[in-house]
Amino acid sequence: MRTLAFVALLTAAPAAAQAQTVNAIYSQNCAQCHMDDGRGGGAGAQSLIDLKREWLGGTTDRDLFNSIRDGLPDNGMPAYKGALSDAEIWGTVVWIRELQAQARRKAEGTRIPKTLKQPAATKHVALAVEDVVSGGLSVPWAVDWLPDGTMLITERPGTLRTFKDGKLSEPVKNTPAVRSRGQGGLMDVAVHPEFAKNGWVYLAFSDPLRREGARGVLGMTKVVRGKIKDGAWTDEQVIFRADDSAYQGTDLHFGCKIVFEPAKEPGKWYVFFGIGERGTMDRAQKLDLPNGKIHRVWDDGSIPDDNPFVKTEGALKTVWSWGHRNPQGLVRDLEGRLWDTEHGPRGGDELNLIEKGRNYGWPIVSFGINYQGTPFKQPFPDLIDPKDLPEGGIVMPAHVWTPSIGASGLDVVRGGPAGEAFPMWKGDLVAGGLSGANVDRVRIKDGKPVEVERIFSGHGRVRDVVCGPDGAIYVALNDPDKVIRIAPASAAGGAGAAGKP
Ligand code: HEC
Ligand SMILES: [Ca+2]
Repeated sequence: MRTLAFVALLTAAPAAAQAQTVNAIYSQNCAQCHMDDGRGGGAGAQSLIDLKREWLGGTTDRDLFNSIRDGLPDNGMPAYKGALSDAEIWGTVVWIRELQAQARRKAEGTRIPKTLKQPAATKHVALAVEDVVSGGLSVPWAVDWLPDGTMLITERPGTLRTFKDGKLSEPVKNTPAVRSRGQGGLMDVAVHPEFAKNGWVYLAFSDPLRREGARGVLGMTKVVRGKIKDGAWTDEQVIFRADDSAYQGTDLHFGCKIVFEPAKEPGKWYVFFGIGERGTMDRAQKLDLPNGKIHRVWDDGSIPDDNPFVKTEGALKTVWSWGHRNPQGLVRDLEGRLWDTEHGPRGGDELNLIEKGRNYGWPIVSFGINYQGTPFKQPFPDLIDPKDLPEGGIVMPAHVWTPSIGASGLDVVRGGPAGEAFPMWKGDLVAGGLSGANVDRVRIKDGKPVEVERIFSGHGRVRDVVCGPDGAIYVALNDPDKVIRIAPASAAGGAGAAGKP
């Protein structure tokens, strides 16, 4: 130790001490009492991984943070305020959440079921899962349906296919060229709610651009609409294209899901879509840039004059909300509220209720830590000096996933015209996760989540979750690449009557 300190004095002092990982912070400050895996046992310290035990200070994120910062002096838990920064204290909470998840996985076993055949029990219903499209797909990204029941499937490398009567089509010809790199490529497909009348299909993708003086091909999220005639994409119109200067070389955080909302005037529709901050986090806070925003336009791409920043000098007029990291899920629920799911860094994936003109905080507050494990920020706006907060404050997420699920597709259980497949879940949100390989069901009451349940996991990275016209839940999986269908297990499916609607 001493030699190291001595050597450190002789070498050029770094601008700031090398940040420690939260793992190291925990090992050095906490493990002597709570043990490396959090099981407790030293100096009267209890388990940090057994959420069912009686906790002195409570088990919410804020409770844990407060217990560590302020200590529990009557119970032998030291206060770390001053000894650790707020971001470091929050980092130990993220680490405790990771230890809890590890313990849960150990208890549940990590065996991934090889077959989808056996139905899974959930709180309200038993499920049956079946393959729908199980070959010929390459990184399916999104799924939607035409009124005649034809399924449209995008593949991230840049192809759009149809699936009908058990047959997967060749790629639709002449779809836009995409920049297929990293997280970008062809993303969402969304069928206009009045397709039967107008034939419009919307696509979101990372648009390639060569700009003089810039190296390589740059990319930015673009939204277009067009029609599919005789297996080809035609009549394309631009719905959103960023200024050339907003195209960037990074391969990160493009969003992008497309959502329609009916205007008061019949036949008029708004279109919402999210764009990630493209890996340049400060841009999420700049209103003159498209990064890290949810945008709102009319369905022909023109700008509604009641958008929140149409009169703000320099602001992009399409901005609806800001301060987002990578909004990948976007949906309007049955009561007309808009929700997004977005990736946090390591930890801190968010479900947000999206409101006009509000700031969702990235990167000022975050429930995550840096990918390499060092602390990033603490997530609570009330602990920030008000003068460092943006005007109008920050909207906190309605739900946070720590560890991250890698939030992807998001939809609402609608029930279908053909007999409401999931009456017991009607109105609940279903959220997918890439790294979590999961679908979580989130029940909302009075605008707040009251029940979060994992209804599916362990079969591959979940790219999209969409409730189909038949009311069943369809999931686009990656690795293996397929589209599956989740529905209540019928007696014939062998699930028993327990969960039958
Ligand atoms: C000297 C031993 C000791 C050290 C060091 C220590 N703790 Fe504790 N901790 C305790 C004791 C004793 C309690 C009270 C009993 C209990 O609930 O575990 C406690 C309680 C807690 C609680 C609240 C549990 C509850 O019941 O609500 C949290 C959270 C916690 N510790 C986290 C940490 C973290 C994180 C660190 C390191 C930054 C740390 N502790 C360091 C002994 C310690
Ligand atoms: Ca946020």
